[in-house]
Amino acid sequence: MQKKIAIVNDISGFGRCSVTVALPILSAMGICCGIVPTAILSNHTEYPEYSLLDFTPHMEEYLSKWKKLSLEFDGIYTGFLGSEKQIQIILDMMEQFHFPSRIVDPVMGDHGVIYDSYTDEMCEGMRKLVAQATLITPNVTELCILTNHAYHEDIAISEIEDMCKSLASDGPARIVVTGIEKNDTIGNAIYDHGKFEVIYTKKVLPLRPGTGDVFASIMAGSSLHNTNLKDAVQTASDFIRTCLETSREMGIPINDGVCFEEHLRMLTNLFI
Ligand code: PXL
Repeated sequence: MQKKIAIVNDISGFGRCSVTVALPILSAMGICCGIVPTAILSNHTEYPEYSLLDFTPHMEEYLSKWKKLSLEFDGIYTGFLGSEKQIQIILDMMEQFHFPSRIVDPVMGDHGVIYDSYTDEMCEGMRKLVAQATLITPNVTELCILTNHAYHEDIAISEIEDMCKSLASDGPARIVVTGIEKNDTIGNAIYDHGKFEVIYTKKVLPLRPGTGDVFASIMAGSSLHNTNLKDAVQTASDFIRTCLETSREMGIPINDGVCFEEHLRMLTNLFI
């Protein structure tokens, strides 16, 4: 049986992030995708200009039709969210649709800085959403925000493990912490039902927007395919490293993100 996923994310018209990343990657992984847009942007917000249409006022009506059509999904995957109300809508959606897999990428900040759009109420809402998840993919900044831990450079691995334990005691049994920088490598910490380990990959500069979306999308697909978490993390980091190398060789502008299209077949062949 083909698996089905509901992707809740914004549509950034250009710049390879959110839905323009999640949809091709999950399709390549053989998963049937439904989309719940949170906002429509001309392009992502790292470019000097963008337009943004907030979809919050239309989401409940949109989802009521899915409910009337009795649509059913094996999983839900949420990304960039724009308002507290949106978080509440997703919590309600989780109650109504009973998704067996619930992947939450808590997009809230990076490099120790919380995004401007994130209010205290949204942080509180995100803590509730994360508690309902079966797998979350925070970066180190987001892990600190979620656990009320002060962010600092050179966070020790033992601190990351403690934060994972504390977060898991309230909800998600599986946590992958991304972007742990150590010299010329990047680590991903894997917390899986109490077991903790970190795997490192070669860092490929420049870092680019959308990388987190590629990572979380592969995690979401792997979760629906019941792949072992460590294998999934290895696949995602190999894929991203390869795409970053190609993006650099092709001279892709940094804001245009990761040229994953060149390597999608690495994901297509995984489950056949
Ligand atoms: O990749 C995360 C992301 C998602 N959505 C929007 C963004 C970004 C990152 O800049 O701007 C609109």
